[in-house]
Amino acid sequence: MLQDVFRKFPAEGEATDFILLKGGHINSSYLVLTDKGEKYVLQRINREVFPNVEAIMDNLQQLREHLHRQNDALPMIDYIDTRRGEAFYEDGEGGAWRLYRYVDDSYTLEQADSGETLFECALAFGRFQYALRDFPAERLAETIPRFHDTPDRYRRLYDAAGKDPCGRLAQVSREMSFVSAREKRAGRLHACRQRGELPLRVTHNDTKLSNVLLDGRTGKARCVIDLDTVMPGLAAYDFGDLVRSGASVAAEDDPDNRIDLGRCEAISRGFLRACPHFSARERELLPLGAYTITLECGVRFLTDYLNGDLYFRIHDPEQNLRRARSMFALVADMEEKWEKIEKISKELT
Ligand code: GN1
Ligand code: MG
Repeated sequence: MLQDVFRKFPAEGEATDFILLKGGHINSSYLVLTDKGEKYVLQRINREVFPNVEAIMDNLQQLREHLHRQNDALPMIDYIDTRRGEAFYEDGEGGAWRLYRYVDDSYTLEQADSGETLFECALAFGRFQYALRDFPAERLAETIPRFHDTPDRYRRLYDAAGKDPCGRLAQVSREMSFVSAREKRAGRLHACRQRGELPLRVTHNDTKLSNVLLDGRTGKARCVIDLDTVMPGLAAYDFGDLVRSGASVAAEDDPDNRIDLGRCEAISRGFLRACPHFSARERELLPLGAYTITLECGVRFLTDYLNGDLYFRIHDPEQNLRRARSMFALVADMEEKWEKIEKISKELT
């Protein structure tokens, strides 16, 4: 099957190995080795999560053309069209496939190892936004509608709790109270967006640390990957998910998590360095982005736990619950450190 799919793309050589790559909760990716010594990444897009693959690839095509016109270096990974000139291959059994050239001597991090790499990752996502600052964001399709609509994420949680299909609600009453006590603040960023206080930008929307390819020799960022959720959004979303994933001291599913202010500072420095075009209001609301996206992510994990783990890939039955607890621990810690977190971006501005 993988052989058949791979042959639909104009790659160099015949595939000799397909190695399943770990990481990522949604799509499945394989490292492909060929007899010509070339390496590729073949990816099967999860159609349950992304029913509209055409929209994703159309977005990417528009951005690629825009950046080529500007003669800018691509700040993002580029995909390889199929032999028939299409952006992805449909296997007729519900699978949609994409191919990338493997970036040699590169690596990704699940968790930060130093302030310098965090700075680099923030710079990479910042550059991505900056390179696309002139692109009219409204021309991009919403690949997942209401993706960062936090009030809607709350509604979906309450809906899952109301149905409680797996009988897990009783087990999460503490988490449910934690979440509802913060509902008002959770909706604040979205309300600012609705009121038009913040410009709609081309954002990545899934800016976790592991979505930056770092150079094996220099440790510098090469490009950003995982472009399925690139769509109109707020700068604060991208900053927010970077802080959630990069400034935390423990793994995403470790309930004993907290925020490291030094890491938060390194992220803020990199992001603001790359994005001198942000408005004053945008800068001011970056910390709220960190708070909101972390809480929202916890709400999503908790919803999936209640629904029986239908969305995020899990490796053991309690993982979504631990992920949710980890996010809520980060949120609680941000509340403790709030003044300091706000001070970091203020001083950098
Ligand atoms: C998912 O698949 P992956 O690992 O890139 C999710 C993100 C979450 C993230 C949490 C399309 O990302 O929104 O923040 O898990 N992607 C989608 O780790 O829902
Ligand atoms: Mg992703």
